[in-house]
Amino acid sequence: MSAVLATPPATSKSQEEPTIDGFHLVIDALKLNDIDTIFGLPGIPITDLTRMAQAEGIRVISFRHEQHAGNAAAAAGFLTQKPGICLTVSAPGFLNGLTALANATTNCFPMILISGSSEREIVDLQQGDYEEMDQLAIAKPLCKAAFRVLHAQDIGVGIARAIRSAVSGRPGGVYLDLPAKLFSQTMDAAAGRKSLIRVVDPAPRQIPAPDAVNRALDLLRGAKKPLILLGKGAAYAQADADIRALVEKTGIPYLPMSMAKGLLPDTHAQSAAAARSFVLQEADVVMLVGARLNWLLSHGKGKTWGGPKQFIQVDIAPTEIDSNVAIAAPVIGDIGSCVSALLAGLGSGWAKPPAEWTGAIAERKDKNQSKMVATLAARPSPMNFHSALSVIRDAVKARPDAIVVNEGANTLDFARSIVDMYEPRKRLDVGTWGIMGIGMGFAVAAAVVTGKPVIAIEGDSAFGFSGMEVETICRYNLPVCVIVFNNNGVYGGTDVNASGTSDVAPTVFVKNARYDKLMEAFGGVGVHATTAEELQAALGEAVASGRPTLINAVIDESAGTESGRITSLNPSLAKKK
Ligand code: FYN
Ligand code: ADP
Repeated sequence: MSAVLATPPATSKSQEEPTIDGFHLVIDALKLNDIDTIFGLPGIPITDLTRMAQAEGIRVISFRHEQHAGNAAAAAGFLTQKPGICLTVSAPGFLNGLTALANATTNCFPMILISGSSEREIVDLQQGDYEEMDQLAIAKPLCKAAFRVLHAQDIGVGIARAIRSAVSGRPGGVYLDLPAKLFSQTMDAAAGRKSLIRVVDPAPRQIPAPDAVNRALDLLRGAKKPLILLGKGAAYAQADADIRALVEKTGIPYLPMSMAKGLLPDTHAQSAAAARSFVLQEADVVMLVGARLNWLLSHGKGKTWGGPKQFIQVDIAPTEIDSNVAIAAPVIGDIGSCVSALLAGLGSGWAKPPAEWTGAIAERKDKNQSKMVATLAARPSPMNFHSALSVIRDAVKARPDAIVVNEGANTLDFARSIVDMYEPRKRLDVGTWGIMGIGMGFAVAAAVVTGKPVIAIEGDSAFGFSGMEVETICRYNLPVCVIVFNNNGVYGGTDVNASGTSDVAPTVFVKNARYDKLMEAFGGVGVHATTAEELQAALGEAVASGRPTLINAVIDESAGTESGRITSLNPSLAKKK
C-alpha cells in the first residue's frame, strides 16, 4: 500500500488517523490488479499522478504525443490480455488519445484511456474552464464502455469496471474520466484500502454449446475443400497449442490474416497464404476463427470468394454472426474453449481433406513461391521493396522472437507476404482500419512489454505520423530498429503537380531526406543504407546490440503502386480498371 499523503485537519476527531488521497487510490487500485505500466503524457491535472505512480513502482512511459501513448497501450493489451493503460490530460490530450481508443475498440484490443478532466459543475454549465470539455459524452460512442468517478470512495469500483469492460467478452477500449478534484480528495486510509477491488476472473471463459460445436464439425466433415481462416482474435486468445493441434489434426489448409501470421509458422506445409486468391475462391466450407468478414475479406462475397460456400464462425461476440453473409454454423465462446471443444469432437476417425484439394493448393503455392524466390534474389540499384524486404525476411528468420511492426501502403503489403513469421503475436500492424500512425507507439509497447528486439518496417509517409517518438525510444533505450522505406513520398515520389505552380504534388516529400539523422539527434544510431548489403549489416548490428537504431533505406521512388494492393478502394484508380 502506498504512502499516506495528507494529514487530517487539527479539528478532526481522528488526529492520528491516516488518510489517503485520490492519487494514491488510483495507483493502488491499478497495482492491486497487477497493472505495472502506464503509457502517457504528463500535464495538468495528471502530472503528479505520473510522478507518484513511478514512485510507487509502476513503470511510467512518457510519450511526445498522446496518440502514440494510446497506441502503445492498445498493443500492450493485445500482447498481454491485460488492459493497457493510457493516461492523458484533459480536452486536447484526451482527444489526441481518442483516436487510439477508437482504433483499439475497432481492433478488439483491451485498453483503458484515463484522462483528467475539468469539474462537472463548470463543464455542465459551460462556464469556460481550463481545457473544458464534456469528455465522457464524446468518448462514449467511440469505445466499449465509459465511466466517470466523482468520489474517492468510488475509485476502486471505477477501475474494476474499466478493467472488466476492457477484457471480458470481445475486448475493446474503455474510457475512464477522472476530474481534477478527485485526485486531491482524501478519505480514511483503511476505508480507502477496503474500497479497492481486485477483479476476480476478469475475462471469464465462455464455453460453446455442444450442439453448436457438433453442427460445425458436421459441416467440416462433409467439406470437400475446407479452409481455416485465422484472425487476430485467434492470436489474442493465446490458445496457440490447441489452434495448431486443430489445424494439424484436421489436416485442413489455413490462411492467416496479417496479425495471425506466426500462430503457426508461415513456413508450415498447411499454410495456404501463398495461394490466397485460389483458396478463397475455391473453398466450399470456411471456418473463421477470430476473424471478421469485413473489408479485409471482401465482406465474404463477390469475386474474391468465387463459388458458393458455407461458413463456420468461431467468435466470442454473438452479434458478429451474419454481419455480412449467412453463417451456417456459429460457434460462440472464447477461442480457447471453442477450439478445445472442436478438438475433443474430432474423435479418432477424422478423415483429412481430399488430396485433390491439398494438392491443387500446393501446386499454386509452389508457383507463387518460386516466383517470389526469383524476385527476392534480385539486387537492383536503388533498392526496391523486394530486395530490402528480403534482407528483413532473413533477419526475422534468424531471430523469430523479434517483433515486427509494420505500416505503410506498399511497405505494408509487400512485407506482409515477404516477411515470414514463426511465432504467435510477433506481428503488429495497421489492423482493421488500415490506420497509419501506429508505428512508434506499437514499437515502444512491444519492446517494453516483451523486452525482445523490435523491427519496425515503416513506409516514409507512415513513419511521419509518429516519428517524433524516436526520442521516446532513445530515452528509454529500447531495442527498436526502425527501417524507413524512403521512396520520397506517399506511395512513391514521382507524382507531378499538374497545375504548373511551384508546389510539389500532394504525395511528394522532400527528396533524399535523411530520416537517420532524426535518430542520431537523440543519441541513437542512424544509418543511411543505399544497398541491400548495407541494410543487412545495419539491421544485424541493431538486433545484436539492442541499441535504438533508424535505418534510412533508400528505395526506388518509382517502385510503389498507388494505394498498394487496395487500389479498388481508390475511386479514380477503380474507375481506370
Ligand atoms: C502471399 N503470397 C505469396 C506469399 N504470401 N506468394 C509467395 N510467397 C509467399 N510467402 C501471395 C498471395 O497468394 C497473393 O497472391 C499475394 O501474395 C498477396 O498476398 P496477401 O498480401 O496475403 O493478399 P492481399 O490480396 O494483398 O490481401 C488482402 C488483404 C490485404 C485485404 C487482407 O491487402 C490487407 O491486409 N490489406 C490491408 C491494407 C491496408 O490496410 N493498407 C493500409 C492503407 S495505406 P494471389 O493469391 O495470387 O492473390 C493507404 O494507402
Ligand atoms: P482480423 O482482422 O485478423 O480478421 P478481426 O479483428 O477482424 O481479425 O476479428 C477478430 C475477432 O476475434 C472479433 O470478431 C472478436 O470478437 C474475436 N475475438 C477476439 N478475442 C477473442 C477471444 N478471446 N475469443 C473469441 N473471439 C475473440
